[in-house]
Amino acid sequence: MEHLAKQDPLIAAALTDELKRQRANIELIASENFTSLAVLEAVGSVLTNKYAEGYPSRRYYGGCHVVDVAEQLAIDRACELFGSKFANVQPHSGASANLAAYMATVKPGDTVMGMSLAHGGHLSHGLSVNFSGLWYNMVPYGVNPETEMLDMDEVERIAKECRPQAIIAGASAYSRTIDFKRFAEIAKEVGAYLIADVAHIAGLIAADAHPSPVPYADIVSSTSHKTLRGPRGGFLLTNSEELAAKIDKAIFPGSQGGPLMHVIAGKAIAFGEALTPAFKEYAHQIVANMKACGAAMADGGLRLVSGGTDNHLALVDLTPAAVTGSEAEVLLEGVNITVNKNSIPNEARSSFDPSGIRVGFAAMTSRNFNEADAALVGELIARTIFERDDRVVLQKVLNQVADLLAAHPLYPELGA
Ligand code: DSN
Repeated sequence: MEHLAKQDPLIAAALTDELKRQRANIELIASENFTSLAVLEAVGSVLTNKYAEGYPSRRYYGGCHVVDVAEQLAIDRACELFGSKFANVQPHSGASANLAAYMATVKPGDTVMGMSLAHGGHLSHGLSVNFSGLWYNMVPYGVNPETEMLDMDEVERIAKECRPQAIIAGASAYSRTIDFKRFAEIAKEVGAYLIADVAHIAGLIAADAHPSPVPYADIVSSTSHKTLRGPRGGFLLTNSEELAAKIDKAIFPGSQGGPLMHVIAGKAIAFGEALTPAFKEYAHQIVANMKACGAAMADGGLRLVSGGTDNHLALVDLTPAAVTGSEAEVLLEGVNITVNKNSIPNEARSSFDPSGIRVGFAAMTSRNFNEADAALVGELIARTIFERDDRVVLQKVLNQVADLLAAHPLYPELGA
């Protein structure tokens, strides 16, 4: 970063400080990950300079033959990875991908069912202040109050009652397997499109560590940067030629202008990485690590929402420890463990200071943490929360965190 350091020392310092922060913390935000150096290189490349509105071989600008190669590779690899006939790799984010999925299937005013944010859904699944809630008649579904898991009979009952034009299945804070096949059956029964938003679990799906919605859903919408470990961005898949054409129009010119070609090159690299046997192993290790961490948190006295986890994340109810999500987030930050506060189903508190935290293990699995490391992390989380008033304990946790991180260096190639 010599050039940047000379030209703009303030930004150079921000980049260096962020690298230091990422190295010095156990990163458990379930939507984050550490990309490969190859992805970082693509995202920081000259492809950022190129305008390429349109699609490969059908552009509105000259000089696109090189970026066409990158985009076509991203499309072909996404299709191969997920067993899909069509892919659009231009969405700038998961929310942009969802916007295009809605535009391809429903009209403003139509009824769409989405998982309530309070039960683990996403802003773009119907929050009243999001475009989804503002433009569509969003009908929420949620988890069963007893099991805290999706109740597919209830989803069916709501669908039959509200007769939606589309159902969006997927979540941001749900730790259990999603039954996409059943969602598709329900959607078919009521004549609705099924949009499967797999932003969080795309990497698990790519590696068969979670059942795929691709054979069942009309559209699959995703991000590329969570369990999939690529650059920040989104993409869309479909097996329908008609929907593929609608998706392409909904992205450009419907909701976006020029695609981010540097990020698309990064997506191509990440899809290529995810096609390797090593990625398959990695994705299964995420799930094993999360189970080990979850079991240790439960042994330490914390309550896991729904009693456990099948994927890369766990939602933790802090009520047994008499602390709030915000307090726990700050306490854990004090021992260099990064999590986010999160609402739990049937939340009694406000979303600014809810009763839970969300813990995910994709990023630390990229740092080669194994189940023993993950179990120790779970134990340290519980100890920090329950023994928060004991300075000696907190210092000991801080030391253990430092030891764990020292044993698993992040981006050593980037130097000190
Ligand atoms: N904000 C992301 C998450 O943390 O799950 C979803 O977009």
